[in-house]
Amino acid sequence: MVGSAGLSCAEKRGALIVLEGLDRSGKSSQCASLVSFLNKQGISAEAWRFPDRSTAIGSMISSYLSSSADLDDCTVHLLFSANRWEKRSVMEAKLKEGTTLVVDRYSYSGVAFSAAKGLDLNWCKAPDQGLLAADLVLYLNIPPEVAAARGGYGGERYEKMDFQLEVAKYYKKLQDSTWQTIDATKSIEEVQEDIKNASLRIIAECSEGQELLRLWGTQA
Ligand code: Z5A
Ligand code: MG
Repeated sequence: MVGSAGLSCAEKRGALIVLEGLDRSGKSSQCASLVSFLNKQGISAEAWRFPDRSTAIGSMISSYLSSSADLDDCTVHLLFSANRWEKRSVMEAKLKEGTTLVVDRYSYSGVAFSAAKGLDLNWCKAPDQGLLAADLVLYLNIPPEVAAARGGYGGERYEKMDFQLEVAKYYKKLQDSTWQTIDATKSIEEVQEDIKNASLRIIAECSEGQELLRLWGTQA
């Protein structure tokens, strides 16, 4: 199952596009408009998000984030990872049938947020090894104070300036050739334009047979 370097795919596979960034950087708005744009172009695309709060594991995560439940840092990290593993096979099937997935947060959030709490970076990466790797990570880059001014942070656990700065440091450590940094301080329309262009490029590459790979650049 996860024992080979790449995956043999149907010819026109979809792309796995992940939007990452600090709180209020615009991920959810941009995911929705990208999917709507792609669908209007006749490209099969779906919006996904992590955590997926609709599952039993997701509901435990949701209680933790809203601080109605307390969990040990390692335990919650593993729950976030399990929440991605429980969706892995459906994601793979959709990509292989030609649907592009536009995902609001993924493993990169998982590692950056837990490492920012002080957990070891490699320990944080380990449980996600073997999950599908994103073809393109769009990092919505924004200073936390600019993001906070967008209506301010809400009541969830991580919505604090100092912590967000620490998360940004770990995001930087995860960047590789699949990442593209988007200036998220620009207007919604300008950001949309940058995201559309990058997405159309990777969708074309994936439909031409670019191999589907696994995290973390390993040939697990
Ligand atoms: N987490 C984790 O620890 N481990 C994991 O494995 C995963 C996640 C997957 C989930 O939060 C929390 O879980 C998250 C990481 C952690 N904690 N934090 N922080 P979430 O994903 O449910 O929530 P969020 O994404 O962090 O926050 P958000 O409020 O949903 O932010 P957003 O999606 O990036 O932004 P938005 O909703 O699209 O936009 C926010 C506002 O800004 C809104 O009013 C927009 O109209 C406005 N906006 C957007 N773009 C612009 C521009 N360009 N200009 C001006 N205004 C704008
Ligand atoms: Mg959001």
